[in-house]
Amino acid sequence: MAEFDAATLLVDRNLALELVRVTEAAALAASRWIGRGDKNAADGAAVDAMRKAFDTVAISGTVVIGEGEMDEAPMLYIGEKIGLGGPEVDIAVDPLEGTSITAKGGPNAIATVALAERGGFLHAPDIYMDKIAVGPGLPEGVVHLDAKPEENLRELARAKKCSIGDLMVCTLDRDRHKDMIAACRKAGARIMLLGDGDVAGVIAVSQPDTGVDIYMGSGGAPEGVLAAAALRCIGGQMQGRLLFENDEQVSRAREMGVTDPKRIYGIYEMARGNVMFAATGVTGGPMLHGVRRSATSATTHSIVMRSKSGTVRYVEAHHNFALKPAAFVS
Ligand code: VTB
Ligand code: MG
Ligand code: MG
Repeated sequence: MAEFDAATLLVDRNLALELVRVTEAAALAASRWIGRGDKNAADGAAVDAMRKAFDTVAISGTVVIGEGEMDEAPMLYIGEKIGLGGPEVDIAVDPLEGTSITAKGGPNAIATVALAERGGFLHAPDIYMDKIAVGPGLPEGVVHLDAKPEENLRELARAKKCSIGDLMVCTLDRDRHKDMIAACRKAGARIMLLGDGDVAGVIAVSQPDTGVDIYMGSGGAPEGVLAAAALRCIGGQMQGRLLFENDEQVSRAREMGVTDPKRIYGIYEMARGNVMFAATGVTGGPMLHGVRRSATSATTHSIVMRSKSGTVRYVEAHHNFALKPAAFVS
């Protein structure tokens, strides 16, 4: 059992719920753009609303995973200081994870935020990361990024006391995963292919309802850190390795503190110490409902969790447009 410190507990608990307001604001703004074929407008609306929502949160936050560098992103750029003032924390954001799916009205787009104590997050550059993740309650090291897909599936099936045919692999539907997908199918596993949205894909391994047993494949490195923060709270194992396509990316990563470009990061190296994670569904998926709107109101569905307590909370919020600041509902 953890030590009881009422003051810290209160701050942490309140903060976790504040984070939901931030992802709700981003999701509500993005929901205006569902299916309208303009992913940049959807993304811009989410970023704008999330940035404004942070102004009301009692933290002294520094964005470490964000929308890019100061000169290329006007808001939520890496290094930006956000919040009203309060505990010193690092922030990772993806205001709209799944911009293309939102533009097409497809499933699984979320607005997401994670928070760590200062220095808690891997400073991941905006490149690809190779990822593997499984849910809680399995022997440590049951799967490994360097093992072949069929070996990982064999070990996972053994640990879960099932056959490979019972396992569901989740990955992004990309040409670069062709060989891995073929290997999984050859081994007899089933595969769920995602159009976008590997943060939700990784989190799915820790949620029995989704039917996903293992996530494999490459996606955004910032999304990898966000997913690691979520799994720190909800349980599960994850490994990630940055994938560099050229020397410029390597030197960029070095500037951000990455000393060994080949390193395999464990979940605690991507998200250390106390972390919190929140996400609100923009379009519906197996984990979260999407935003449902009427002329005068909207309903949002969010998940919020803290690594310290391990509590996972689902929050259904009913928003009355007449009583909300216009900035969050337009
Ligand atoms: C994934 C996915 C994101 O980027 O991280 C992906 O989760 C990786 O890049 O939603 P590619 O699309 O180039 O494969 C996104 O699609 C966009 O951030
Ligand atoms: Mg984004
Ligand atoms: Mg993204």
